[in-house]
Amino acid sequence: MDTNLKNIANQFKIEGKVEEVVPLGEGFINDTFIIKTDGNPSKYILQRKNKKVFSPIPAMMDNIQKVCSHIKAKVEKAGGDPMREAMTVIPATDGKLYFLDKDEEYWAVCLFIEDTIAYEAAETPELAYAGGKGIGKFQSLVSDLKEPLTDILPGFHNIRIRYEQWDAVLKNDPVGRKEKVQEEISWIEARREEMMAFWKLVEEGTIPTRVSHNDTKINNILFDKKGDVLCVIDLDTVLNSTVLNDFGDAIRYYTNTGKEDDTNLDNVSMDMEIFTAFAKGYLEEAASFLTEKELEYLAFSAKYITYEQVLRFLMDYIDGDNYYKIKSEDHNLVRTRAQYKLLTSIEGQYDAMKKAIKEIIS
Ligand code: GN1
Ligand code: MG
Repeated sequence: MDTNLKNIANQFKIEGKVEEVVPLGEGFINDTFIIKTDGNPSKYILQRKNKKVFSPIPAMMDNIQKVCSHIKAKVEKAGGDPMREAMTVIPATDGKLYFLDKDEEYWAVCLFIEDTIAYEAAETPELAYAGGKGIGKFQSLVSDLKEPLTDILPGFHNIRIRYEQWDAVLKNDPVGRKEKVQEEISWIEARREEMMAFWKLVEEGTIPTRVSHNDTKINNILFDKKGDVLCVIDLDTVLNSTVLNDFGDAIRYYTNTGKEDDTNLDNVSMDMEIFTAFAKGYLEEAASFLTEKELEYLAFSAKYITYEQVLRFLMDYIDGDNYYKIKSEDHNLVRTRAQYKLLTSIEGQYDAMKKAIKEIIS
């Protein structure tokens, strides 16, 4: 075992002697490991947090801690199990919520929740329905969190700021890739006004700002063995924005009949049955606190976030792959094309999506 990883694990208040530290999952941003000890509890999640993406990390850990303690208190009050229905941050031995190593890398640990399932795809409408309920419930649990959260990801789902980044990258064209992606660039430009018009509603407060998760892909949720959502994880991106981001990002991920980086575009489309099931579960929990404007733009949020994802993958490709981890030279371009195929499928079914939502809330 990597003795460095073992040393890092030992900087945290974990129980027992560390037996092993092994890699877990395939996150695009952080590096994740599982720590196994001979103690009780015996499993922990260790992450090297990406300081290029999240800044500053200490403020991010404070955000996560605020959200976790808020949820724990509510779960406890409702008679639930706060150690299973909320994440538990394990502090470092000096009491800080992170450890800064000699290379100035930030590490954080949380408790591993046993007997849960994390899915990579929403294989059935039942799973999508449960996922929708989980996200709606998460939003409802944090809806009365009054403590301010630090914006450690300025402009994360803010298309105005994304366009500023986009325009700058296109102007610089640092690795000379712009010429070969003219068609892909036109996909972004053709929808600029439509996306800005939506974002202006958020900026002017017509669509309210609440505590939102912002990265609601299915593997950021833990299900219990009965198939219900137990706990929402990966709280790095919790911030004050529109909760429509959470719905839109979940739809982008759950309803995709192909992979996010599918090379066969025929595989990729938006599955209407999964959409309806997720929306039904979500609205059962969230319809009571959403405003009419939020409900009106729910279907649009799927277009918005999928479009933003096309932009982000393409921008990273043109920029020379500085943000997302890649597995091949053109990985970001493959992702761009696959997400664009999904976007066009969403656009093609947009009226049906709006109709389905209307029927659910009527
Ligand atoms: C990243 O880290 P991960 O894989 O949960 C990204 C999301 C993207 C997603 C694309 C902080 O999420 O915004 O939608 O990849 N997270 C960040 O799959 O940029
Ligand atoms: Mg994640």
